[in-house]
Amino acid sequence: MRAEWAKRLSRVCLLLGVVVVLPALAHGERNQEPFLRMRTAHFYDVKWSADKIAVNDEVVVTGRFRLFEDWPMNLPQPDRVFVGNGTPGPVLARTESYLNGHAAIQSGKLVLDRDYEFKTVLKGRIPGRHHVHPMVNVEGAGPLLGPGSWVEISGDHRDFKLPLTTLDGTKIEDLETWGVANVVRWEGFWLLTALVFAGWWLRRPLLMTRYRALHEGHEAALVTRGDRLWAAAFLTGTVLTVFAGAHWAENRYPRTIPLQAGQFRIDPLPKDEHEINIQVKRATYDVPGRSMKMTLVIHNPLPHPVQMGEFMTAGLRFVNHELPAAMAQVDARYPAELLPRTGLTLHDKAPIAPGETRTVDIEATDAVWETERLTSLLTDPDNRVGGLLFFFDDAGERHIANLSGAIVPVFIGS
Ligand SMILES: [Cu+2]
Repeated sequence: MRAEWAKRLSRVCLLLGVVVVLPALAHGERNQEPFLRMRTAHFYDVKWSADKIAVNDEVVVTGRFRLFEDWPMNLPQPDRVFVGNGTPGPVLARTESYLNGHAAIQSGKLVLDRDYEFKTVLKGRIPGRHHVHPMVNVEGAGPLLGPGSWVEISGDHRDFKLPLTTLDGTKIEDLETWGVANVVRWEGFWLLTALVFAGWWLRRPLLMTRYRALHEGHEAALVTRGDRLWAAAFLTGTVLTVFAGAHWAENRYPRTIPLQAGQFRIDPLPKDEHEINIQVKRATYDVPGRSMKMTLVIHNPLPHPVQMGEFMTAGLRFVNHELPAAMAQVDARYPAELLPRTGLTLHDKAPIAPGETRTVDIEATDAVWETERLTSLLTDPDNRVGGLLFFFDDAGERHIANLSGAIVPVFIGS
């Protein structure tokens, strides 16, 4: 509806010779290569504490991510990772970040095939309707986004305040403007100084005259005694100002700490003793049917029978609707466009017994493969699908398994 309206409006405006720029509905996460979304950081249990806040209010984004074991070989390893958030510009200010309960202000090394719990606290800054994602930045690999949800911020940007009390007890009323006047004053002073110094030389005949003087051997006449005195005065003045400035800053802010360049060391969450093993025997993507079909060999090493409850990849959740334990994991605020209505289709619904190895066919069918532009993985030189499978035992406990394998497109419907 909105797209139709937008199309009509832009047509009318084009007729009138006016170029309109319509606001983007999201911010390009669908343009990320599918291997970046399906085989790197798998975000799950993601929750947003609110979907409507006022300027200065907070929204807390929590959840977990697993760094996939089948990490693409063309990407650098997660040796330096930063926990952030993905929003269209600085519309929210991140005031706190945690990884496994520890402050994650710095970057650090994380381990593949392990899980981490994150929490970020974001404060409403610029009013509007914004798409908010959890995100980790991996050095060399770029930003890896989790699922995005819309958060509406109401109010006025001018009311935004970011107060802070420093370690020495200084109360900063608003971090956004703190110290800016000082920076402007000093930058202005140096700019003016540079202009005055350059002006001294520029006021005299320039290029051609000086070139001729140089060519005819009169270079001594180009720099007078007055010039030398002027330059010496400037040099002395500059050095003295730098010293005086440093002295002033030292007195004004006696306790300063440099920006911390160290790395955090945070252990991953404990790993399950027994992990369900999945071998992808065959995986196809039926292009006309928009359906991912997989034949999996599943081994259950657990002492309980398990049932498959969900296939999750790139934030898309194909949930087995017939399993109440799996449905209970779906938060009411989880973005509806990432929850395909048909869910996960299982051809063999019986629980997998302890120690059993079984071959199971599953299907994940929805137009979302196209709308999320994940089908472009079929044109990759490395056609691999990756994701997590959530199993539930008879006590309702969840067990997470990795799924990865080669995938083949099927272009002709059967
Ligand atoms: Cu987004």
